[in-house]
Amino acid sequence: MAGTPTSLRLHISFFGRRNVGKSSLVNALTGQAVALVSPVPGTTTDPVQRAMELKPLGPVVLIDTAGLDDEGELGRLRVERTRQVLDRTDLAVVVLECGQEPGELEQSLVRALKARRIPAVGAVNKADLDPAAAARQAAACSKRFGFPFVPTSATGSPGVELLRQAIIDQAPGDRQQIPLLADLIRPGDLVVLVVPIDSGAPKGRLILPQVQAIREILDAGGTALVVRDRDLRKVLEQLPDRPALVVTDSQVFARVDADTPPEIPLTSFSILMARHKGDLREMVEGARAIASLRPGDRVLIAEACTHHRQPDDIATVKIPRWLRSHVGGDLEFEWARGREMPPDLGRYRLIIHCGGCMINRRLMVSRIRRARAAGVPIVNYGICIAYLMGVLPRALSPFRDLEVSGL
Ligand SMILES: Nc1nc2c(ncn2[C@@H]2O[C@H](COP(=O)(O)OP(=O)(O)OP(=O)(O)O)[C@@H](O)[C@H]2O)c(=O)[nH]1
Ligand SMILES: [Mg+2]
Repeated sequence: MAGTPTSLRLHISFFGRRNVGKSSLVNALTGQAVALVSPVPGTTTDPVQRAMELKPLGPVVLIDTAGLDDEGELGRLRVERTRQVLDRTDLAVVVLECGQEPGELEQSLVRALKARRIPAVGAVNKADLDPAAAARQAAACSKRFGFPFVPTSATGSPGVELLRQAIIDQAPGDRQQIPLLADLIRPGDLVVLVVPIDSGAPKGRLILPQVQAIREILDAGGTALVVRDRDLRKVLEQLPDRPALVVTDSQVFARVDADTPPEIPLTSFSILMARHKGDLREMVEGARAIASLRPGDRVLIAEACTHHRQPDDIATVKIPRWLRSHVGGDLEFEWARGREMPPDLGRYRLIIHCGGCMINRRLMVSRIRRARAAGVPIVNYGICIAYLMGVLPRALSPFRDLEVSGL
């Protein structure tokens, strides 16, 4: 896997009116003239992501957006796209132009950032045109909005060093990252990872949650043993010591449950992902809603990535089949794929989301918040499958502070 996956990078987004120099600042920070820059307002039409290493923060992705003051039919669509970027933003850069008074657009942007608790920094750009005025304006904006504004110039002096430093200072720290499983194990522990190698497994590689798990086990000073589901029973019998934990792919949960002695803690990659990316408690509550599903109910299946469909695809074939048989009748399924979610979530009785390995935690949490606001329970694939196979209580037992009665 070349480089850090986008989903694990800090997402830093640039917002502001057209022509203030958002794309120019992104270029200046990355040291590459990749984003299109021009004096014509409305040059950037779609959000553009660029991965880079921002030392000492580490791997980040910079997101350049279309101006918030775009007009007309198309302009409104672009502004909507820009607003959607908020859902995945870990840190926002609010860009003004030297001499431009912040107006209602900037105020409503800052209100949206505060409501979502997204940390922010501001740039008073084109400071080369009047350095003294830009410095005064930056000081006034810092006071008014309550986060630091710095004078910048994408094309001359004073440069972008102050902005780089402000981003580093305001970036949410690692403390916000919830581990996949590092906190569940101790140095010296043996963890068995069950990875089915079937037609659904990608060619020549492992998927991201598996790779992340192996890395976290090694970081924690443990040992990772990776086995196929069909070899698990024999491997467990031959092990001299009992493993501290078994983690399985959800799709073979029933078999792995049967083959893993009850005294060995067992969970799934999906359940670890529910905690790592979102909110395990909320999703366990969502699982209870499966019990009250009735034939005819409308269910949204949301998949964040747009990978190739398998013949026995989990989202379009397997989960619908298992759910139909569980409720004893047909359900009305709808699917959402990629970055877009339907605007009206209140139409659904249940949302079943993928593990979210290809999106960042911020976006997953935004989606959970939207589901909660609409009063719709949400689960992920793995929690849904574990519930349907009757193994959810066991799969949640490694998480000691969770209330799991009645599942
Ligand atoms: N003097 C000066 N000009 C700048 C600066 N930054 C950007 N510009 C110019 O301002 C114009 C707009 O820059 P862009 O980077 O395309 O602005 P943008 O905010 O991305 O604009 P849209 O994509 O249209 O929303 C270009 O002509 C840039 O060369 C700066 O710091 N100083
Ligand atoms: Mg632009």
